[in-house]
Amino acid sequence: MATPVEKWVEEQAKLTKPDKIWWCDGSEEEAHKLIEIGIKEEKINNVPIFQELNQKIWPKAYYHRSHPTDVARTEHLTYVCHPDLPSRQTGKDTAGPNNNWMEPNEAKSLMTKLSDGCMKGRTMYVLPYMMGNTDSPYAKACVQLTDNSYVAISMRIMTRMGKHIIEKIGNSENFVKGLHSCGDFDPNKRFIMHFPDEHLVWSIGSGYGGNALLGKKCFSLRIASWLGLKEGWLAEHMVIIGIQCPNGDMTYVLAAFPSACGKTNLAMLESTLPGYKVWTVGDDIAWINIGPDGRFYAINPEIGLFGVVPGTSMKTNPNMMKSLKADNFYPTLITNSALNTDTKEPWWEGLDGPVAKNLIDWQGNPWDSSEGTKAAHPNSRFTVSIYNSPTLSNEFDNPKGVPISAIIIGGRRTQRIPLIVEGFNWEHGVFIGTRTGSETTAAATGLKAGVRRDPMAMLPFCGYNMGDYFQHWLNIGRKASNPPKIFTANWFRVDENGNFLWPGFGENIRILKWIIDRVHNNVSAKETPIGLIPNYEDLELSGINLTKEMYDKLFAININEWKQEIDDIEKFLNQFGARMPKEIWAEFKDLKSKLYI
Ligand code: SAT
Ligand code: MN
Repeated sequence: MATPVEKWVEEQAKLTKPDKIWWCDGSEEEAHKLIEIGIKEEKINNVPIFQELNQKIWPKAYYHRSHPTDVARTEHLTYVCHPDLPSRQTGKDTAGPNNNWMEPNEAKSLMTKLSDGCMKGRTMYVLPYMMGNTDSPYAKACVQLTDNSYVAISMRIMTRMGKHIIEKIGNSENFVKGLHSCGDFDPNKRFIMHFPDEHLVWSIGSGYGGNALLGKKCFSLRIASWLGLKEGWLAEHMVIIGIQCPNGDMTYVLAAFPSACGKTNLAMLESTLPGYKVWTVGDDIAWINIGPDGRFYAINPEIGLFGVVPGTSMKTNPNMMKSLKADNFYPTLITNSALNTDTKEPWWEGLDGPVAKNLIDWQGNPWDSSEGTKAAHPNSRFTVSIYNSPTLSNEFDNPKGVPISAIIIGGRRTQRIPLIVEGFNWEHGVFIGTRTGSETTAAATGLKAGVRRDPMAMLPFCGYNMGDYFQHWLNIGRKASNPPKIFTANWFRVDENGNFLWPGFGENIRILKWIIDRVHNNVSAKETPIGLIPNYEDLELSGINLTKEMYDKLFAININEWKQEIDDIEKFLNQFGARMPKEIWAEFKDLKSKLYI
């Protein structure tokens, strides 16, 4: 008798018609074979899927070049297909204004048409994997199908993949399904479709991380956030770090920032304060449950890091540079960087040292720095095992997760928003999260430049109506007897000449220290209309040049600017109509009156 997994695979094979089906066992030997195939057989746009990098300097590292149109997430082609159920009003309302929606049957017939025969001439890789430690009560078993060795290898780096997951699923119907094909990389035939009630993601036309590694944003955020709503937990776009103090105490903190705003750098931060050390639990996704002691506990469902390449250096993230060059987990991937054709080394803007000679750019064309173009794509990425990281927390594999004392919700704002602000209480903290905005980055294609509201950094990832999501946040905090404090951070504020006011990177430990001091009630804070800010004398600033004048600029609240901010927030929150919790509007009104607007 075929198992439910076997039956499902067989059905998908009937539709997609691969030449071969390859059940992956997750072994290193198999990874070697897949890399070989990517070097010798499979191609994208006539470029081999993998090229070996200089193994003396970049051991176990391989270079990948994507299809030129396939370099970032495509939010406009991403749909969350909730059904029209009498109990839930319309599917479109359930998805909310924050998602594209298509009626599930319509979405499936479109995807069936596009997927018919899409794997002809290719191998279908069957990838059994787990999001979360197999021993964790919070972990979920999944199976992804794909027709691309880059995607298969990436999934092996990012998730706990192996044949033992098939054994674990056994005869159960309870596994998350992901059907992925690169199709012909045609952006007009590219869709990332989510069917939350069926635990199904169906994606065609893209090999890019967030579109193709279906355990990542698709399942672990869009679908998992929906499961969290039903089951009483949170799936969030957050870093998880442990911060060790000089006395050895460890405080765990979550931090939500939109893509390409420095989450990975924060997760692997090299402290500039003696005695303080940051330990990495996760750099992108946190699943948060309330523990028996009424605290939040977070696990990272992934085991890999998929971070932005440009700007990564020994100065900005030495621990990432060490992870990338570690001769440890097999393999590491570097996608869409530039390449030194002489030395077979990758190169990117912001890398240490002089600009390399004999570079070809991310599309394979000879590159000359005088042309003013970027050699590496601004959203070029590395895929590397978290076990390569010298900062990996001892608690990384703890099935229960780590207890959380604070949540930071931030964005990239060159103006207006102070360096760090603490919420007055849980409700106010949630409001801070709902009003957070960020300047757009290269991590998603087709977005207008400028600020967009990105509550909890979840706008592209919340798998249901954000009005309901805000209510869920309020409820979860109330259910926990000891919820974390909520802060909002902005490392990116500039002065009138456009220079960053705050040094950022490793110096962010100074702000983390203040957060810990607040959590442990060691310091007081100054009340402002928008929340609590540090007193100048409570910030540890020895060794950096941050004058009182710069501090004043970093924390300035300009009423005229805030009038515009308030208008923009109101417009954004209004979209959610009756689903907007009244507590959030109460906080909004309170803020307005405190600002005399
Ligand atoms: O969505 S990805 O995981 O591919 C990267 C990001 O934008 O956060
Ligand atoms: Mn992300």
